Amino acid sequence: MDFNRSDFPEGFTFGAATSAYQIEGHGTGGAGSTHWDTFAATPGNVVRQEHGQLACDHYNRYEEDFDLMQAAGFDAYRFSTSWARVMPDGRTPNPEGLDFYDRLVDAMLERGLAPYATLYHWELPSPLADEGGWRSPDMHNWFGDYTACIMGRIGDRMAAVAPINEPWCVGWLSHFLGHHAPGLRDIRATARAMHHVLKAHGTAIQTMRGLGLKNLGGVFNFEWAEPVDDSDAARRAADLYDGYYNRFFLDGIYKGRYPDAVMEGFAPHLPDGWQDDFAIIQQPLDWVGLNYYTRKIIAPNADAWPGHEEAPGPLPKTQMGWEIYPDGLYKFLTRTAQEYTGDTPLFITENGMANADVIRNGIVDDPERAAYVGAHLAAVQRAIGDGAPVAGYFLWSLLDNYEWALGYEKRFGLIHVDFDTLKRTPKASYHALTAALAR
Ligand code: IFM
Repeated sequence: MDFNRSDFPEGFTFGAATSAYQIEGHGTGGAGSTHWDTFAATPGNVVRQEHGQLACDHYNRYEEDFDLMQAAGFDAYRFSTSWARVMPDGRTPNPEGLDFYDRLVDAMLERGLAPYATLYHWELPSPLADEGGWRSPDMHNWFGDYTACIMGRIGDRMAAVAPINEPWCVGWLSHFLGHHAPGLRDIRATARAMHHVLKAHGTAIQTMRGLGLKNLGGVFNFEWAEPVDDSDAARRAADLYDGYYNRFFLDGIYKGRYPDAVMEGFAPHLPDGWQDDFAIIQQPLDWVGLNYYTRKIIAPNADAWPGHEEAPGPLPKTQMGWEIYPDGLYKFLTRTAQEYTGDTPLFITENGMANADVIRNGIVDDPERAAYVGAHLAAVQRAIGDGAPVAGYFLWSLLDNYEWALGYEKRFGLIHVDFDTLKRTPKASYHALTAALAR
């Protein structure tokens, strides 16, 4: 990779990221059913109806995985805790699940990996989904209880914690587009889920402050929205996409309001008294995490709100079909600092690419991934040079894993996983990154 650790400021954190359901193997340790298990069991939702019951079997193989992280020279590990493992019915603690995260955190610390936890990376316990899930006005209370339970056990050893991974995916992708569990396509459900995600986020931050935890942040995903042409209609369409994708959650937390363009569609559907919830939502944050992969070209289409579609772009694409656009990362880092967060440290909490990696004679050659990471780290350096207070970069992902509705086909890992044998093989990009982190 064409960068050195020494190109970055002293203390800059390099890490890798994963999430519980995507790697652990949810069929272990007394974990309860989640809405992803039932979504995946419904024909047509997930490629080959694949699910996370075994995944990478990280539950049993985490020591081997952390040995590989340590050997690569990583400083930190971003992981998530599974609500349904900690509380199988969403409410009752599972000692086996709590013991697992206790062991997991100690195993990180033994290898010099700073634990960066996320409390929710999408596997909602089924009994809470039955009660309305993210549409329910009680969600923030359920989430606060779960936060207290898991952080009461492992919070003493956290380097950093964020409540919810990628609120846009929890809200829009899952309730408006229906691509993720619970697979709804309903604007009222979407408006409520997006608002309740922020209320749950704020409640979790309050709960953790009450427990004395420090270094609490939020993790948001961003896609640069480019109008397809110079027309006013295209600009308006891109502005709306930017509003519900990128600005909604930061506006809520930092400005105590939602973007006007989004409110045109959402206003009739938000729960009564939603304006009063900003007192909970606007908890001060110690850092903000940006997950960034690509941009989208937005074209106006129909009359019905939101009235646009994605147009194809000319840039090289990853296995996901996503254009490779490192400038977007630069733009989001500088925009976030200038318009929202000021001096608050920013982290890239996810960035990486899926590639159609194959293993030949025990070797996985993935120059595309090394180039992708190098180009995005160059964008990070430019943003730092222009004043953005960027403090760390987490690569998505440590391992090939369960890419949700796309099953196990899309390989994001630095480490190849054979899903028949579960054998781990570090890819060429792993070795290149190891060398770069040592320089
Ligand atoms: O695999 C996902 C992850 O769960 C959340 N962020 C994007 C990744 C790649 O799609």
